[in-house]
Amino acid sequence: MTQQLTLALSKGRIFEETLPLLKAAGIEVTEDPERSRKLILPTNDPAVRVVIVRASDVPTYVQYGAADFGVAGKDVLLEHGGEGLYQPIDLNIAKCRLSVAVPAGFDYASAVRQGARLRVVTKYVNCARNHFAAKGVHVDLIKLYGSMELGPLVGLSDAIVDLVSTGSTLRANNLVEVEHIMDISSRLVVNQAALKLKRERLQPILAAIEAASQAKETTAQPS
Ligand code: PRT
Ligand code: MG
Repeated sequence: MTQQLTLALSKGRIFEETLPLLKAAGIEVTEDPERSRKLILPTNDPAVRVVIVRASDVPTYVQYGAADFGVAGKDVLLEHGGEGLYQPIDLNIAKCRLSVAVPAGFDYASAVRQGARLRVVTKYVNCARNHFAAKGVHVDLIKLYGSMELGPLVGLSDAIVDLVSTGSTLRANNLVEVEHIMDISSRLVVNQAALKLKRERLQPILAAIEAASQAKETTAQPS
């Protein structure tokens, strides 16, 4: 009997950028999540289905085995902790960076030097806490779920810790990047039990996805 496989993806950039990698593994999603209201999407392979979940919920579905594998940003995985997930493959997609930003004109360097207690809004509380602790900077972290850029503009905080890709959101809100915390890309995560029990079915798919993401990376950055 063919083993059924469930892949967890989020709508938007992760879905869009995972599609070509899936195609390399012979899997084509036959419905568009932006048009369909279905949360479970079929593929050309009757034994493979895709579940559409919030980006930050992907690790949870995979951890509990509700999905056998999934794609999630390194940011999401670091906040989640990664329990029950098999060592992720870097897909080199949905790339961005996690940065500290402040309003233009705010003297971040001297605030830090003077040992001031900074107020920071972020969705990435664990990453932010580790970053500032390693630098010995005292911070009060305020958790937000979105629109972090607004924090300093309305006096909620001195700084933000958020993802930046083009930088246009920061510019539009008169904020400047003052520290680069880490580079972020999305990873393929696999449920540990599925990796053992469905190895025969999963392994060729994982290998094809990994090969396609490496090929893409080589073409993108010729050395
Ligand atoms: O949007 P929603 O609240 O549903 O969920 P989500 O934001 O978690 O999902 P989604 O699809 O927006 O992001 C999924 C993953 O994409 C994230 O976990 C990151 O790993 C990755 N990614 C890559 C990004 C970005 N680039 C990005 N630019 N995630 C978010 N952004 C946001 C950023 O937070 C900021 O508000 O885009 C804005 C900055 O973009 P620029 O281009 O103006 O710099
Ligand atoms: Mg988003």
